[in-house]
Amino acid sequence: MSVNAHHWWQEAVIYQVYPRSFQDSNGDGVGDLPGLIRRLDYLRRLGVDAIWLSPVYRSPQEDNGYDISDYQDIDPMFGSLADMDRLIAEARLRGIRIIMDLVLNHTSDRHRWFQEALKGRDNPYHDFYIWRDGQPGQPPNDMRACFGGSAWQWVPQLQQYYFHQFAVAQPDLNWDNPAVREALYDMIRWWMKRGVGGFRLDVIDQIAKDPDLGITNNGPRLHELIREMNQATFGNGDYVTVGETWGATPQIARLFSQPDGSEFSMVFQFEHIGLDQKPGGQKWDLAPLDLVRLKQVLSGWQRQLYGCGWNSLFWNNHDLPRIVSRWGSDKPAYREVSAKMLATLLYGFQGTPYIYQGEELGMTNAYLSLEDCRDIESLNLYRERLEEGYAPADILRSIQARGRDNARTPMQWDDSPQAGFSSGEPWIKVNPNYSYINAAAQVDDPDSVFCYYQKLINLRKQETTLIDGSYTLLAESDPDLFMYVREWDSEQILTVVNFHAQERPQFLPEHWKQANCLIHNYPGPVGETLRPFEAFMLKHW
Ligand code: TEU
Repeated sequence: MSVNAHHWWQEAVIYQVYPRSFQDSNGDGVGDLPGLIRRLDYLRRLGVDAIWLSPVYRSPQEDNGYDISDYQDIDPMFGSLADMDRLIAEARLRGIRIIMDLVLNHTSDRHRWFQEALKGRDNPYHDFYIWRDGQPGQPPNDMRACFGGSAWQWVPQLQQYYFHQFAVAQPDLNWDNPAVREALYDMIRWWMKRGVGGFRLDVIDQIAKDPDLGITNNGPRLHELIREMNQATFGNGDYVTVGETWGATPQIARLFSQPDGSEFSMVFQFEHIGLDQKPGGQKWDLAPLDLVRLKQVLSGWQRQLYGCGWNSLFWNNHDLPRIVSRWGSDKPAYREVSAKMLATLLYGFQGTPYIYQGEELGMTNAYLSLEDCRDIESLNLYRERLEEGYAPADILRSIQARGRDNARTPMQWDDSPQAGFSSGEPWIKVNPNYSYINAAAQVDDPDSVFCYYQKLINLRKQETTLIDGSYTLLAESDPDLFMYVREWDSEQILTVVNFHAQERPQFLPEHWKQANCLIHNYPGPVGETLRPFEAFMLKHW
């Protein structure tokens, strides 16, 4: 079989750690770097190749660290730069790279640059941000911030507004200013010298915005700026880079992830994530998922990047509800088998799979009360929709289904108090189902979700066809089955999943009936009918 030359990240599986909820080492109820270091052997046992670390930089924590006040220091709640260096070294000893989360679209309003900018229009840092003259109560336009309210914040002492795409405390940086870009590139090179293996770039398709025209992502200079950053920093070395690009289409993603390495390794695209919300609505406006539409979208990404780009493969992250509650079943009868089904579906595709902490255990949404919610996005939404006349119960239902806190409840390590996450009071409530959904109960159970993820990760190391193979969707209009073939040289791998809970007569082409089963989420052989959420991969030569 011919073998393509690959970048390491094309054969890798990457694990996202949300540090404040991963492992607390000092009993303050917040996860930290020493705690993560203690869990590196668990991640090595799972078989991951890199860790994407959500921000641990100095931050006032208005947006849980995505509001950075010093890019080159570690917030004391997470530890120190010495802890960071130890994490990089200890991870490297286990063959794991550390990927830093770069938030380059905005800073905290407590960042030195913004504090200087506030001192006056002639301050050298004033133009690091986006200002418009105006009158109080008359913002430059009606652009809205992602976390509610106007995207323009009035500063009386300057008689100006500044632009913020997210929270008021997250002023957007002015990427038209070469001094901003040079300062950021210096910082990136500083982290490269510290030995990190790559970067995740937060809302990076928003850096070329034109707020006067209402343009936020995919602005006219976007790819020019990304190429400049690439050449000045991570383009010099075998770093993995993944851009968070909510506005990406497959055509745009071909530019972001083109094989010449001039931009990023890949991007997080979200077209599939938006399929279960009302058309024209927000993520809070719930709608059922149409599997045929999901097949069209995911197949489109597979086909349109094949040979000219690279996909990321994910269901979860720190901003998304947990997939087993969202598109599987989090009831005891089918939680494990549906978690395995969703993983099987994802790991048969071409691209780099990402595991969000706890996904490998089949962790579920937490259905928090409003009092237990911590996320600025959910709390602002509740207040805003209450003022707009929504019923409190309807708003809470949306938050419990789609709120980001669902992904941010503490990692469930064992059935001891606080799930082994902390000896103190956690910053957010532990999901009560930790008593039976936890790592200790799974790592030695060959039938567990954890061990199923281990098998899938091993499969991707063994099966070149999963890395390089072409993609063909079967049964395109079937409302329950998602079936596709990957082909490379003389080898074919068929992935079959029953995406729903009811039994299905099986649609298996005759020549697949003698094939070798690579993985199966039910015990015993593949039968004539598909059981609820049944999933498997077959291979033949
Ligand atoms: O998220 C970008 C973003 O748009 C999401 O917040 C999205 O609006 C929403 O959460 C969908 O559920 C990135 C980070 O991942 C997020 O945690 C930050 O809050 C945000 O940028 C600002 O830095």
